[in-house]
Formats: sequence, C-alpha cells, structure tokens
Amino acid sequence: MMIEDMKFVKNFKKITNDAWFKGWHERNGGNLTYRLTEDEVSAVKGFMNEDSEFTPIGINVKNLANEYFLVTGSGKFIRNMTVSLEENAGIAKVDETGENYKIVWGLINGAKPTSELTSHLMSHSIKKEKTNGEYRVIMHSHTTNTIALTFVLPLDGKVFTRELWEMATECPVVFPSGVGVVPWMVPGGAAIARETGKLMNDHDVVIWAHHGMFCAGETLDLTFGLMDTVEKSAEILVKVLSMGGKKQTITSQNFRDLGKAFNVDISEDYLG
Ligand code: 2HA
Ligand code: ZN
Repeated sequence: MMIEDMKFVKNFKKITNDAWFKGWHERNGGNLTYRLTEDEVSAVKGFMNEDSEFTPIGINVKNLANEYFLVTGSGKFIRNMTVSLEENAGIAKVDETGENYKIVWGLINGAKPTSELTSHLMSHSIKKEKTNGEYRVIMHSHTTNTIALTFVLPLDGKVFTRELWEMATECPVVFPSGVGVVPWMVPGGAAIARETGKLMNDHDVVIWAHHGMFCAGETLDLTFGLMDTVEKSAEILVKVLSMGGKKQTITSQNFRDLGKAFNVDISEDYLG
C-alpha cells in the first residue's frame, strides 16, 4: 500500500479539501498537523528516509520525543494538499530530546514544515499530556467570521465564549471548555506558541485576534467539526450584530438546563 492510500492520509486530505471549500484557507493561509499512532508509524516505516538533518523546534516538547507528525508545508496552499501531498506536506519526527525535528517523508524539493510548527507542537505537547495521548490533531484556519468578531468584541475569552454559546444551542455541548483569546501577536514563533499553549491547558479552541483560530482534537473529523461549529456560531453572531443586535437570547438558566439534559458540565464561569 502506498502512503497516499493509507486511511489517516486520506482523512488528512479530505479535511484540507473541506477546509479549503469552507473559505478558511486563502493562498498559503492556515496549517494542519496530525500525530501518527504507533500502527501508522509502523505502516509508513518502509517509505521513510531517516537520514535527513535535525532542525531546532525553538521550544522543548519532551513528551513528544520520537513522535511522528503529518504536517502541512510552509508557504504551501491548503487547496493543493489533495493535488500533491508529498510536495505540500510531509512527515516530521521529533528527536529524543524533544528539541529538534527532521523530515522523514514528503516536503520534497526543499520544502519546510508550516511556519506555525512551534505553536502546533506546543499545543500537541499540552494536549497529549492532558488527554493521556488521546488528542492527535491541531488545526489552524483563517476563519472569516471569527476574525471579524475580534475587531468588535473585547478580546476576552469569557466574552467570546458566552457570545458564541448563545448563537447556537449545541455550542456549549460541542465546546464546554469555552474558547481562549490571544491578543494580536507576531505569528510564527515561540512567543505566540507559549501564549497559545497557556490557553490550550483549559480550552480546545484558541482564537488569535485579527488572524484566525487554533483547534485541538482527538481525530481529524472532530477537530474540523469543532472549527466548523465555532465559525458557524461566529457567522450567526456577525449576522445578528449586523441586524442591530440581540432582542432575545439563551439565558444562563437555559444553559444550566441544557447541561443537565445533555450530561455536560457547563462551567458557571460563563453563566454569571
Ligand atoms: O500562512 O496561517 O499563521 C500560514 C499561516 C500563518
Ligand atoms: Zn495563520
């Protein structure tokens, strides 16, 4: 079986294709990383070239030592992932110290992993620890309506969470831990990775003001679904604000009742 016939690779391509059609990935905007399972690593071993040089990650991600990630490439277009994966994405291996990575498959012709690799690996490291290894996906998208809201709402995770929850009844069930917000920062380095990481401790969704969104999840489908749910809610909010604002809404007590009915722990932090 070729790499491109493997299920995780097919899923990766499907999600990038879907995200492109959502309008979240203009030009080279956005990036996606997936941490391979042990079985997937064994299945692709024959295709890997372990001779390449290690490159510093810029942070230490000790608990990701010897892990393999399917990563989109820097400057590459999400819309082209389905056209040629090995030109636009690759598999990166983290070394034993958790400080360096090397490309073992793909990213041919001298291509490099996403410029947001540091934020991705920082988030993977935190989520691996917090979820006992269950979470495998980090996705960064330039979600139009969520970005628009960062020009209008206070850059406060509590405000964003409550507003987004109110726009669609299932939101608190889909992201009960709410969203975090990072103020505008220079993208592509260790500083924004650390700020994102701090918020990933408590949330699966982190909004980058005037830039986009980071989502974390167990599977490619769930992570895409989370991004889609938050962005749809943001779209409703943009429409509501454009129509003159809320005239009625879901109340704190409604949310408590929802939590009980769906057996979801909805934090009182957002129900004041
Ligand atoms: O261009 O999205 O954040 C890739 C990005 C940088
Ligand atoms: Zn971006």
